[in-house]
Amino acid sequence: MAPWEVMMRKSVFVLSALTVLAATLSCNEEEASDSQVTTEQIDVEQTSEEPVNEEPVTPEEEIIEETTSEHHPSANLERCYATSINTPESNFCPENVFDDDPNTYWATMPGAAPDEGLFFSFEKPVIISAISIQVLPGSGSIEGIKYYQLYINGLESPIRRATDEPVPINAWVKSIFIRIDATDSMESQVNGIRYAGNLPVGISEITLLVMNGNGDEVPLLVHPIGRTGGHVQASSCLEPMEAYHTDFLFDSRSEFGWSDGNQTSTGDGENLTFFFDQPQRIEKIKIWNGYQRSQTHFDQNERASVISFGADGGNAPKYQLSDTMEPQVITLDTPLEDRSFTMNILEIHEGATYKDLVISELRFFNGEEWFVLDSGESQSRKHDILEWAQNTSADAFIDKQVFSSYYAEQEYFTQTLVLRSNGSFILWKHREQDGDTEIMYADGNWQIIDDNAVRIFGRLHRIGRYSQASYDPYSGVRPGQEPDMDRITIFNDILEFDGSHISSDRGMFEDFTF
Ligand SMILES: [Ca+2]
Ligand SMILES: [Ca+2]
Repeated sequence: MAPWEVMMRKSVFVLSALTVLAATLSCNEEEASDSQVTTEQIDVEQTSEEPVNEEPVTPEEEIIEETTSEHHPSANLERCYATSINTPESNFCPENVFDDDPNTYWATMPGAAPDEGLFFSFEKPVIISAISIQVLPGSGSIEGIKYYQLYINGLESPIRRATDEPVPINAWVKSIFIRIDATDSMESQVNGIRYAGNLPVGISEITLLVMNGNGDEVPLLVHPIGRTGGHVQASSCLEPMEAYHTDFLFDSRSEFGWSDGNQTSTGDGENLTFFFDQPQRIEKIKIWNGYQRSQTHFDQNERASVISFGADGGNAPKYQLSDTMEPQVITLDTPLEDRSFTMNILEIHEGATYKDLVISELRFFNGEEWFVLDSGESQSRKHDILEWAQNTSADAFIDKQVFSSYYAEQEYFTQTLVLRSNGSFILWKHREQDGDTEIMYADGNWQIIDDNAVRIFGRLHRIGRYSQASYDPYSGVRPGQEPDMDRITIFNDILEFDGSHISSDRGMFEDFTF
């Protein structure tokens, strides 16, 4: 293994853990430290004493769970997304990995592989003994996955070769992220685009092994989130619309949400109307209030405080919302059955900086399952971006990971960037110098400025560990061993590019060449 590779593997953990930590709900941060599932513990037999953040179980629920879980334990997904999905998205969606059908699979956009991944979380934590991941083998139409990395409850485990072998977990699990690290034909030491091919990668099945009531190890039945066709009409939407669209209410990513578009007035008086293709029954709604991209985003923007929810046109009852990043369940005064429903924002919690009301995620409960509204519009926005890219030099790198690194006596530096056709991006920067480690991680949205420039904006996370502080890069993030520097800020930057370079206006990263 080349020295840079060793260094990269031993020290990538903070960054990677943070990627997912940040990508999961704020409550997962708490779970991550509470559950103390660390890199080492995932490999050894270990069961934490307490479930993390488990919601109180009512006696009624307990009985139901016991009867259904005796021989076939099951769990409901709360959030499930992939950072890149091939089109048509309904054919390659991440839910395909839980349908017990090896012929259906999640697949990335062509050429997208390193740094892409699949995330899922459960409504309630589950004790999982092992996970088995069936990756699609390389073929004429699929690039094989060579290495992947698991993040359990937001904390990373070692990079693994992709095999069918079950990976032991033996812990309470709230969330799992599978990050693709390398593919079969990837040139890991080349600066530029390391996976230069134009094929997707894919996973056909994920099997989670759990103990049933008889003490036998059996596959967990995973219930996906329901999905119903329709569209949403918002009273307004913040520009650029591709960053604050109502689709983000249902995309399972808490760091992307809908924002109202009246920047000079507060969000009370705004509303959302949900139109379904078929009549729906709604008994409860679940809301991730505010802009949950970071605590700063949450504080600076408005949150809903009182809403009404009812069939369109009717006299709708009012409901109070807490000012918290935890998901909140509202049980409706009476179950509703209709084709359209309106949520009115009646009162707000003030934002420290902006008068933009944001809601990050929404779910509806029909008495049997939680479901989302699927408008399909994200796909048409992706189509527009790809069409733009095909007519510019962005075509060379859209959806592909661009990489650069150098290795000197006392210094190692690496950075990667992926600008995705779904309007999101991820940037990683990592420097080791004289025993100090500095990591920068940024993600969020991007918008087209012209044929040679895009604007990126989102959250910027900087982490530093310095050699005067005792720090073992193999040891993982432990309670009481927080980094010497850990800051999340809101940022934006302009990227300028041509057919072989990408540069940052603000010098956020060194130029990429490819
Ligand atoms: Ca499948
Ligand atoms: Ca969202």
